Amino acid sequence: MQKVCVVGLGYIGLPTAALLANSQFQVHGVDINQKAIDMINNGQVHIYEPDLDKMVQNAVNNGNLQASTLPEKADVFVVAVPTPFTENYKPDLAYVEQATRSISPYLEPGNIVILESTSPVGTTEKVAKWILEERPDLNITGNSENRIFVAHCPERVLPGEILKELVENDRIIGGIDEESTKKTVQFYKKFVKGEILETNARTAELAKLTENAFRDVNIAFANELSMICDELNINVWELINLANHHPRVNILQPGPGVGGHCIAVDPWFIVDAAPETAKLIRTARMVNDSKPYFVIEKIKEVTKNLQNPTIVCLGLAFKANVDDLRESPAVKIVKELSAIYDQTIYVAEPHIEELPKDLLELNVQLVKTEEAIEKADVVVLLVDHDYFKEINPRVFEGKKLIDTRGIYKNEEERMTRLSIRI
Ligand code: SAJ
Repeated sequence: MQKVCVVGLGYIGLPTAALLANSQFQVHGVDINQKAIDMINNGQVHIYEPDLDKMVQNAVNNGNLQASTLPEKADVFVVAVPTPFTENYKPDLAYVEQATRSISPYLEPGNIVILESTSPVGTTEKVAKWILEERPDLNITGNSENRIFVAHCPERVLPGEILKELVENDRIIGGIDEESTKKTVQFYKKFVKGEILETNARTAELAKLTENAFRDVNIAFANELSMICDELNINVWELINLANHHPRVNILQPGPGVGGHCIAVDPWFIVDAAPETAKLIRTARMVNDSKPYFVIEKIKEVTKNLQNPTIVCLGLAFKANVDDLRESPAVKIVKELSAIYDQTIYVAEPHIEELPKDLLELNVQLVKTEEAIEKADVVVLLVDHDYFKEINPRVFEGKKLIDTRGIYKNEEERMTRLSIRI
Protein backbone atom coordinates (compact mmCIF):
# COMPACT_ATOMS: atom_id res chain seq x y z
CA MET A 1 0.00 0.00 0.00
CA GLN A 2 1.42 3.41 -0.99
CA LYS A 3 1.60 6.00 1.74
CA VAL A 4 0.60 9.62 1.12
CA CYS A 5 1.32 12.55 3.40
CA VAL A 6 -1.20 15.39 2.83
CA VAL A 7 -0.11 18.75 4.23
CA GLY A 8 -2.98 21.18 4.92
CA LEU A 9 -6.31 19.64 5.94
CA GLY A 10 -8.67 22.38 4.76
CA TYR A 11 -11.32 22.50 2.04
CA ILE A 12 -9.01 20.76 -0.47
CA GLY A 13 -6.57 18.75 1.68
CA LEU A 14 -9.10 17.01 3.91
CA PRO A 15 -11.39 15.78 1.09
CA THR A 16 -8.27 14.67 -0.83
CA ALA A 17 -6.91 12.82 2.21
CA ALA A 18 -10.30 11.19 2.85
CA LEU A 19 -10.71 10.15 -0.77
CA LEU A 20 -7.21 8.62 -0.92
CA ALA A 21 -7.72 6.83 2.39
CA ASN A 22 -10.97 5.37 1.08
CA SER A 23 -9.19 4.05 -2.04
CA GLN A 24 -5.93 2.20 -1.94
CA PHE A 25 -3.72 4.52 0.10
CA GLN A 26 -2.47 4.83 3.65
CA VAL A 27 -2.81 8.54 4.48
CA HIS A 28 -1.09 10.71 7.05
CA GLY A 29 -2.68 14.20 7.25
CA VAL A 30 -0.85 17.23 8.63
CA ASP A 31 -2.21 20.55 9.82
CA ILE A 32 -1.10 23.32 12.20
CA ASN A 33 -4.61 23.45 13.72
CA GLN A 34 -4.56 21.05 16.72
CA LYS A 35 -8.34 21.27 17.11
CA ALA A 36 -8.83 20.08 13.52
CA ILE A 37 -6.32 17.25 14.09
CA ASP A 38 -8.16 16.08 17.22
CA MET A 39 -11.51 16.14 15.43
CA ILE A 40 -10.20 14.21 12.42
CA ASN A 41 -8.57 11.56 14.62
CA ASN A 42 -12.00 11.16 16.25
CA GLY A 43 -13.54 10.61 12.84
CA GLN A 44 -15.11 14.10 12.77
CA VAL A 45 -14.73 17.05 10.38
CA HIS A 46 -14.05 20.73 11.09
CA ILE A 47 -15.44 22.00 7.76
CA TYR A 48 -18.71 21.35 5.97
CA GLU A 49 -18.73 19.59 2.62
CA PRO A 50 -21.49 17.14 1.64
CA ASP A 51 -20.59 13.50 2.54
CA LEU A 52 -17.12 14.41 3.83
CA ASP A 53 -18.04 13.46 7.42
CA LYS A 54 -18.92 9.91 6.38
CA MET A 55 -15.75 9.49 4.33
CA VAL A 56 -13.48 10.76 7.13
CA GLN A 57 -15.20 8.58 9.69
CA ASN A 58 -14.88 5.53 7.47
CA ALA A 59 -11.20 6.17 6.70
CA VAL A 60 -10.31 6.74 10.37
CA ASN A 61 -12.24 3.62 11.44
CA ASN A 62 -10.41 1.56 8.80
CA GLY A 63 -7.10 2.82 10.12
CA ASN A 64 -6.18 4.33 6.74
CA LEU A 65 -6.33 7.98 7.84
CA GLN A 66 -4.64 9.59 10.78
CA ALA A 67 -3.68 13.21 11.39
CA SER A 68 -0.95 15.03 13.28
CA THR A 69 0.81 18.39 13.44
CA LEU A 70 3.99 16.73 12.18
CA PRO A 71 4.67 15.05 8.82
CA GLU A 72 5.80 11.44 8.47
CA LYS A 73 7.80 9.56 5.85
CA ALA A 74 5.68 8.67 2.81
CA ASP A 75 5.90 7.82 -0.88
CA VAL A 76 3.96 10.86 -2.03
CA PHE A 77 3.63 14.29 -0.39
CA VAL A 78 0.66 16.48 -1.35
CA VAL A 79 0.79 20.15 -0.33
CA ALA A 80 -2.65 21.79 -0.13
CA VAL A 81 -2.17 24.90 1.98
CA PRO A 82 -3.63 28.39 1.40
CA THR A 83 -1.99 30.91 -0.92
CA PRO A 84 -3.56 34.24 0.09
CA PHE A 85 -2.44 37.70 -1.02
CA THR A 86 -0.95 40.47 1.07
CA GLU A 87 -2.59 43.87 1.57
CA ASN A 88 -1.19 45.20 -1.70
CA TYR A 89 -2.38 42.18 -3.71
CA LYS A 90 0.97 40.39 -3.75
CA PRO A 91 0.93 36.58 -3.45
CA ASP A 92 1.84 35.34 0.01
CA LEU A 93 3.74 32.05 -0.29
CA ALA A 94 4.58 31.78 3.42
CA TYR A 95 2.33 28.74 3.97
CA VAL A 96 3.71 26.90 0.93
CA GLU A 97 7.28 27.60 2.00
CA GLN A 98 6.58 26.54 5.59
CA ALA A 99 4.86 23.33 4.44
CA THR A 100 7.69 22.52 2.01
CA ARG A 101 10.40 23.06 4.60
CA SER A 102 8.40 21.03 7.15
CA ILE A 103 8.26 17.94 4.93
CA SER A 104 11.88 18.19 3.73
CA PRO A 105 13.45 16.25 6.63
CA TYR A 106 11.10 13.32 5.88
CA LEU A 107 11.88 13.05 2.16
CA GLU A 108 13.61 10.01 0.71
CA PRO A 109 14.91 9.31 -2.79
CA GLY A 110 12.09 8.31 -5.16
CA ASN A 111 9.46 10.41 -3.32
CA ILE A 112 7.05 12.64 -5.24
CA VAL A 113 6.20 16.12 -3.91
CA ILE A 114 3.02 17.58 -5.39
CA LEU A 115 1.92 21.17 -4.98
CA GLU A 116 -1.89 21.35 -5.26
CA SER A 117 -2.29 24.88 -3.86
CA THR A 118 -3.25 27.48 -6.46
CA SER A 119 0.05 29.23 -7.00
CA PRO A 120 1.69 32.06 -8.93
CA VAL A 121 3.89 31.10 -11.88
CA GLY A 122 7.29 29.85 -10.68
CA THR A 123 6.13 28.50 -7.28
CA THR A 124 6.75 24.81 -8.06
CA GLU A 125 10.34 25.70 -8.99
CA LYS A 126 10.59 27.51 -5.65
CA VAL A 127 9.30 24.40 -3.86
CA ALA A 128 12.13 22.40 -5.45
CA LYS A 129 14.63 25.11 -4.46
CA TRP A 130 13.41 25.15 -0.81
CA ILE A 131 13.70 21.35 -0.62
CA LEU A 132 17.26 21.45 -1.92
CA GLU A 133 18.16 24.17 0.60
CA GLU A 134 16.95 21.89 3.40
CA ARG A 135 18.23 18.68 1.83
CA PRO A 136 21.39 19.25 -0.25
CA ASP A 137 21.80 15.45 -0.32
CA LEU A 138 18.78 15.13 -2.63
CA ASN A 139 18.59 15.79 -6.36
CA ILE A 140 15.75 17.08 -8.55
CA THR A 141 17.13 16.32 -12.03
CA GLY A 142 18.78 13.57 -14.00
CA ASN A 143 19.07 9.90 -13.18
CA SER A 144 20.80 10.24 -9.86
CA GLU A 145 19.99 7.68 -7.19
CA ASN A 146 19.11 10.48 -4.80
CA ARG A 147 16.50 12.14 -6.90
CA ILE A 148 12.99 13.16 -5.94
CA PHE A 149 10.18 14.33 -8.21
CA VAL A 150 8.36 17.66 -7.92
CA ALA A 151 5.19 18.69 -9.77
CA HIS A 152 2.19 21.00 -9.72
CA CYS A 153 -1.30 19.55 -10.00
CA PRO A 154 -3.70 22.42 -9.32
CA GLU A 155 -6.91 21.61 -7.49
CA ARG A 156 -9.98 22.57 -9.53
CA VAL A 157 -12.91 21.38 -7.42
CA LEU A 158 -16.06 23.36 -6.76
CA PRO A 159 -17.07 23.71 -3.10
CA GLY A 160 -20.26 21.72 -2.60
CA GLU A 161 -19.21 19.20 -5.28
CA ILE A 162 -15.69 18.49 -4.05
CA LEU A 163 -15.83 14.72 -3.54
CA LYS A 164 -17.40 14.12 -6.94
CA GLU A 165 -15.14 16.57 -8.77
CA LEU A 166 -11.93 15.23 -7.14
CA VAL A 167 -12.54 12.00 -9.03
CA GLU A 168 -14.32 13.15 -12.17
CA ASN A 169 -12.57 16.41 -13.14
CA ASP A 170 -9.78 16.41 -15.69
CA ARG A 171 -6.43 17.21 -14.06
CA ILE A 172 -3.48 19.24 -15.31
CA ILE A 173 -0.07 17.97 -14.23
CA GLY A 174 3.11 19.96 -14.74
CA GLY A 175 6.40 18.69 -13.37
CA ILE A 176 9.63 20.59 -12.98
CA ASP A 177 10.87 18.12 -15.61
CA GLU A 178 9.36 15.34 -17.72
CA GLU A 179 10.24 12.59 -15.26
CA SER A 180 8.43 14.43 -12.47
CA THR A 181 5.37 14.87 -14.70
CA LYS A 182 5.30 11.17 -15.60
CA LYS A 183 5.68 9.96 -11.99
CA THR A 184 2.91 12.31 -10.81
CA VAL A 185 0.58 11.21 -13.63
CA GLN A 186 0.98 7.58 -12.47
CA PHE A 187 -0.13 8.60 -8.97
CA TYR A 188 -3.27 10.52 -10.06
CA LYS A 189 -4.26 7.77 -12.52
CA LYS A 190 -4.91 5.56 -9.48
CA PHE A 191 -7.91 7.61 -8.31
CA VAL A 192 -8.89 10.14 -11.01
CA LYS A 193 -11.45 9.15 -13.63
CA GLY A 194 -11.14 12.40 -15.62
CA GLU A 195 -8.54 12.98 -18.32
CA ILE A 196 -5.00 13.70 -17.16
CA LEU A 197 -3.27 16.43 -19.12
CA GLU A 198 0.51 16.72 -19.08
CA THR A 199 2.45 19.97 -19.29
CA ASN A 200 5.26 21.77 -17.46
CA ALA A 201 4.97 23.34 -14.00
CA ARG A 202 4.76 26.99 -15.12
CA THR A 203 2.00 26.30 -17.66
CA ALA A 204 0.06 24.26 -15.08
CA GLU A 205 0.31 27.15 -12.62
CA LEU A 206 -0.93 29.71 -15.14
CA ALA A 207 -3.66 27.37 -16.40
CA LYS A 208 -5.27 27.25 -12.96
CA LEU A 209 -5.03 31.01 -12.51
CA THR A 210 -6.45 31.48 -16.00
CA GLU A 211 -9.52 29.37 -15.25
CA ASN A 212 -10.45 31.48 -12.26
CA ALA A 213 -9.57 34.76 -14.01
CA PHE A 214 -11.80 33.69 -16.93
CA ARG A 215 -14.72 33.23 -14.54
CA ASP A 216 -13.95 36.49 -12.74
CA VAL A 217 -13.88 38.48 -16.00
CA ASN A 218 -17.18 36.93 -17.07
CA ILE A 219 -18.86 37.65 -13.74
CA ALA A 220 -17.51 41.21 -13.94
CA PHE A 221 -19.19 41.57 -17.33
CA ALA A 222 -22.52 40.54 -15.76
CA ASN A 223 -21.98 42.83 -12.77
CA GLU A 224 -21.12 45.78 -15.00
CA LEU A 225 -24.23 45.08 -17.07
CA SER A 226 -26.36 45.12 -13.91
CA MET A 227 -25.07 48.58 -13.04
CA ILE A 228 -25.60 49.83 -16.60
CA CYS A 229 -29.16 48.43 -16.53
CA ASP A 230 -29.84 50.15 -13.23
CA GLU A 231 -28.84 53.46 -14.81
CA LEU A 232 -31.00 52.82 -17.87
CA ASN A 233 -33.95 51.36 -15.93
CA ILE A 234 -33.77 48.01 -17.69
CA ASN A 235 -34.29 44.63 -16.00
CA VAL A 236 -30.85 43.01 -16.18
CA TRP A 237 -32.17 39.46 -15.64
CA GLU A 238 -34.55 39.78 -18.56
CA LEU A 239 -31.78 41.33 -20.65
CA ILE A 240 -29.32 38.49 -19.93
CA ASN A 241 -31.96 35.88 -20.59
CA LEU A 242 -32.72 37.44 -23.98
CA ALA A 243 -29.05 37.82 -24.97
CA ASN A 244 -28.28 34.24 -23.91
CA HIS A 245 -30.69 32.96 -26.54
CA HIS A 246 -27.98 33.81 -29.07
CA PRO A 247 -26.14 30.53 -29.83
CA ARG A 248 -22.72 31.97 -29.00
CA VAL A 249 -23.59 34.17 -26.01
CA ASN A 250 -23.56 32.85 -22.43
CA ILE A 251 -23.55 35.68 -19.90
CA LEU A 252 -23.15 34.72 -16.23
CA GLN A 253 -25.27 36.06 -13.37
CA PRO A 254 -24.73 39.39 -11.60
CA GLY A 255 -24.70 39.40 -7.81
CA PRO A 256 -23.57 41.47 -4.82
CA GLY A 257 -19.90 40.86 -5.70
CA VAL A 258 -17.50 37.95 -5.99
CA GLY A 259 -16.45 36.02 -2.91
CA GLY A 260 -14.67 32.87 -1.87
CA HIS A 261 -10.98 32.28 -1.47
CA CYS A 262 -10.28 31.55 -5.15
CA ILE A 263 -11.89 33.73 -7.77
CA ALA A 264 -11.53 36.92 -5.72
CA VAL A 265 -7.83 36.13 -5.12
CA ASP A 266 -6.20 34.20 -7.98
CA PRO A 267 -6.53 36.80 -10.76
CA TRP A 268 -4.33 39.11 -8.66
CA PHE A 269 -1.48 36.59 -9.09
CA ILE A 270 -1.64 37.16 -12.84
CA VAL A 271 -1.83 40.94 -12.37
CA ASP A 272 1.18 40.77 -10.04
CA ALA A 273 3.19 38.76 -12.59
CA ALA A 274 2.33 40.98 -15.59
CA PRO A 275 1.12 44.31 -14.15
CA GLU A 276 1.39 46.32 -17.37
CA THR A 277 -0.28 43.74 -19.58
CA ALA A 278 -3.03 42.23 -17.42
CA LYS A 279 -5.34 45.24 -17.87
CA LEU A 280 -8.64 43.46 -18.43
CA ILE A 281 -8.03 41.01 -15.59
CA ARG A 282 -7.24 43.85 -13.17
CA THR A 283 -10.29 45.87 -14.26
CA ALA A 284 -12.57 42.85 -13.82
CA ARG A 285 -11.30 42.43 -10.26
CA MET A 286 -12.01 46.07 -9.58
CA VAL A 287 -15.52 45.89 -11.05
CA ASN A 288 -16.35 42.84 -8.91
CA ASP A 289 -14.80 44.38 -5.80
CA SER A 290 -16.85 47.56 -6.32
CA LYS A 291 -20.19 45.74 -6.53
CA PRO A 292 -20.82 45.49 -2.74
CA TYR A 293 -20.49 49.30 -2.54
CA PHE A 294 -23.00 49.70 -5.34
CA VAL A 295 -25.43 47.55 -3.33
CA ILE A 296 -24.81 49.69 -0.24
CA GLU A 297 -25.56 52.86 -2.24
CA LYS A 298 -28.85 51.26 -3.32
CA ILE A 299 -29.75 50.45 0.29
CA LYS A 300 -29.00 54.05 1.26
CA GLU A 301 -31.21 55.28 -1.58
CA VAL A 302 -34.11 53.06 -0.50
CA THR A 303 -33.87 54.00 3.17
CA LYS A 304 -33.37 57.74 2.54
CA ASN A 305 -36.90 58.77 3.53
CA LEU A 306 -37.50 56.06 6.15
CA GLN A 307 -37.08 56.72 9.87
CA ASN A 308 -34.94 54.07 11.58
CA PRO A 309 -35.91 51.40 9.08
CA THR A 310 -35.47 47.75 10.09
CA ILE A 311 -32.99 46.31 7.61
CA VAL A 312 -32.81 42.56 7.10
CA CYS A 313 -30.12 40.84 5.03
CA LEU A 314 -30.81 37.38 3.69
CA GLY A 315 -27.60 35.33 3.40
CA LEU A 316 -23.99 35.71 4.53
CA ALA A 317 -22.24 32.89 2.64
CA PHE A 318 -20.10 33.70 -0.40
CA LYS A 319 -22.41 31.74 -2.66
CA ALA A 320 -25.54 29.59 -2.68
CA ASN A 321 -25.96 26.50 -0.48
CA VAL A 322 -22.58 26.60 1.32
CA ASP A 323 -21.66 27.67 4.85
CA ASP A 324 -18.37 29.27 3.75
CA LEU A 325 -18.14 32.98 4.64
CA ARG A 326 -14.61 33.60 3.34
CA GLU A 327 -14.25 36.83 1.31
CA SER A 328 -18.05 36.93 1.19
CA PRO A 329 -19.48 40.11 -0.34
CA ALA A 330 -22.53 39.59 1.88
CA VAL A 331 -20.37 39.84 5.01
CA LYS A 332 -18.72 42.97 3.60
CA ILE A 333 -22.14 44.56 2.97
CA VAL A 334 -23.45 43.70 6.45
CA LYS A 335 -20.31 45.15 8.06
CA GLU A 336 -20.68 48.40 6.09
CA LEU A 337 -24.38 48.64 6.98
CA SER A 338 -23.60 48.22 10.66
CA ALA A 339 -21.22 51.19 10.39
CA ILE A 340 -23.75 53.35 8.53
CA TYR A 341 -26.88 52.61 10.61
CA ASP A 342 -27.29 52.86 14.40
CA GLN A 343 -30.13 50.36 14.58
CA THR A 344 -29.54 46.58 14.68
CA ILE A 345 -28.98 44.98 11.28
CA TYR A 346 -30.77 41.61 11.18
CA VAL A 347 -29.20 38.76 9.25
CA ALA A 348 -30.68 35.38 8.32
CA GLU A 349 -28.23 32.67 7.26
CA PRO A 350 -29.76 29.19 7.49
CA HIS A 351 -26.35 27.52 7.03
CA ILE A 352 -24.69 28.84 10.20
CA GLU A 353 -25.46 28.54 13.92
CA GLU A 354 -23.72 31.70 15.07
CA LEU A 355 -22.26 34.86 13.61
CA PRO A 356 -18.53 34.99 12.85
CA LYS A 357 -16.46 36.80 15.47
CA ASP A 358 -16.01 40.06 13.53
CA LEU A 359 -19.79 40.47 13.18
CA LEU A 360 -20.57 39.40 16.76
CA GLU A 361 -18.98 42.59 18.08
CA LEU A 362 -21.17 44.80 15.85
CA ASN A 363 -24.83 45.83 15.94
CA VAL A 364 -25.69 42.74 13.91
CA GLN A 365 -28.02 39.96 14.99
CA LEU A 366 -28.55 36.51 13.52
CA VAL A 367 -32.25 35.61 13.32
CA LYS A 368 -34.47 33.04 11.65
CA THR A 369 -35.47 33.91 8.09
CA GLU A 370 -39.23 34.10 8.61
CA GLU A 371 -38.91 36.10 11.82
CA ALA A 372 -36.48 38.47 10.12
CA ILE A 373 -38.65 39.16 7.12
CA GLU A 374 -41.69 39.78 9.29
CA LYS A 375 -40.02 42.65 11.13
CA ALA A 376 -38.29 44.11 8.06
CA ASP A 377 -38.94 47.43 6.35
CA VAL A 378 -36.15 46.71 3.88
CA VAL A 379 -35.04 43.22 2.83
CA VAL A 380 -31.71 42.81 1.04
CA LEU A 381 -31.36 39.40 -0.57
CA LEU A 382 -27.61 38.67 -0.80
CA VAL A 383 -27.33 34.91 -1.41
CA ASP A 384 -29.46 32.72 -3.67
CA HIS A 385 -29.70 29.79 -1.22
CA ASP A 386 -32.37 27.23 -2.18
CA TYR A 387 -33.88 27.98 1.23
CA PHE A 388 -34.61 31.58 0.20
CA LYS A 389 -35.98 30.52 -3.19
CA GLU A 390 -38.70 28.60 -1.33
CA ILE A 391 -39.97 31.77 0.35
CA ASN A 392 -43.45 32.77 -0.77
CA PRO A 393 -42.93 36.22 -2.34
CA ARG A 394 -46.15 37.41 -0.67
CA VAL A 395 -44.21 37.89 2.59
CA PHE A 396 -42.40 40.81 0.97
CA GLU A 397 -45.60 42.74 0.30
CA GLY A 398 -45.47 46.25 1.69
CA LYS A 399 -41.70 45.97 2.20
CA LYS A 400 -38.84 47.22 0.10
CA LEU A 401 -36.87 44.36 -1.42
CA ILE A 402 -33.43 44.66 -2.96
CA ASP A 403 -32.82 41.41 -4.78
CA THR A 404 -29.11 41.29 -5.71
CA ARG A 405 -29.32 37.73 -7.08
CA GLY A 406 -32.45 37.97 -9.21
CA ILE A 407 -34.36 35.25 -7.41
CA TYR A 408 -37.62 36.94 -8.41
CA LYS A 409 -37.03 37.15 -12.10
CA ASN A 410 -40.67 37.40 -13.14
CA GLU A 411 -41.12 40.91 -14.49
CA GLU A 412 -44.61 41.38 -13.06
CA GLU A 413 -43.49 40.31 -9.60
CA ARG A 414 -40.47 42.52 -9.82
CA MET A 415 -42.48 45.56 -10.87
CA THR A 416 -44.96 45.23 -8.03
CA ARG A 417 -42.67 44.13 -5.25
CA LEU A 418 -39.21 45.37 -5.97
CA SER A 419 -38.42 48.95 -5.40
CA ILE A 420 -35.01 48.66 -6.98
CA ARG A 421 -33.60 46.32 -9.58
CA ILE A 422 -29.91 45.54 -9.49
N1 SAJ B 1 -20.79 34.23 -8.94
C1 SAJ B 1 -21.59 35.23 -9.46
N2 SAJ B 1 -22.20 34.98 -10.65
C2 SAJ B 1 -22.06 33.80 -11.34
C3 SAJ B 1 -21.24 32.79 -10.79
C4 SAJ B 1 -20.60 33.02 -9.59
O1 SAJ B 1 -21.74 36.30 -8.89
O2 SAJ B 1 -22.68 33.66 -12.40
C5 SAJ B 1 -20.09 34.47 -7.65
C6 SAJ B 1 -20.51 33.50 -6.54
O3 SAJ B 1 -21.68 33.93 -5.89
C7 SAJ B 1 -19.29 33.56 -5.63
C8 SAJ B 1 -18.13 33.73 -6.63
O4 SAJ B 1 -18.71 34.21 -7.82
O5 SAJ B 1 -19.32 34.69 -4.79
C9 SAJ B 1 -17.34 32.47 -6.92
O6 SAJ B 1 -18.19 31.33 -6.99
P1 SAJ B 1 -18.01 30.15 -8.07
O7 SAJ B 1 -19.09 29.17 -7.86
O8 SAJ B 1 -17.89 30.73 -9.43
O9 SAJ B 1 -16.57 29.55 -7.76
P2 SAJ B 1 -15.82 28.99 -6.44
O10 SAJ B 1 -15.00 30.11 -5.89
O11 SAJ B 1 -16.74 28.27 -5.53
O12 SAJ B 1 -14.86 27.89 -7.13
C10 SAJ B 1 -13.97 28.27 -8.18
C11 SAJ B 1 -14.13 27.26 -9.33
N3 SAJ B 1 -13.47 27.78 -10.52
C12 SAJ B 1 -14.10 27.88 -11.71
O13 SAJ B 1 -15.26 27.61 -11.85
C13 SAJ B 1 -13.26 28.36 -12.86
C14 SAJ B 1 -13.57 25.91 -8.91
O14 SAJ B 1 -13.57 25.00 -10.01
C15 SAJ B 1 -12.13 26.07 -8.41
O15 SAJ B 1 -11.57 24.83 -7.98
C16 SAJ B 1 -12.16 27.00 -7.20
O16 SAJ B 1 -12.64 28.28 -7.68
C17 SAJ B 1 -10.76 27.10 -6.64
O17 SAJ B 1 -10.51 26.45 -5.61
O18 SAJ B 1 -9.90 27.75 -7.26
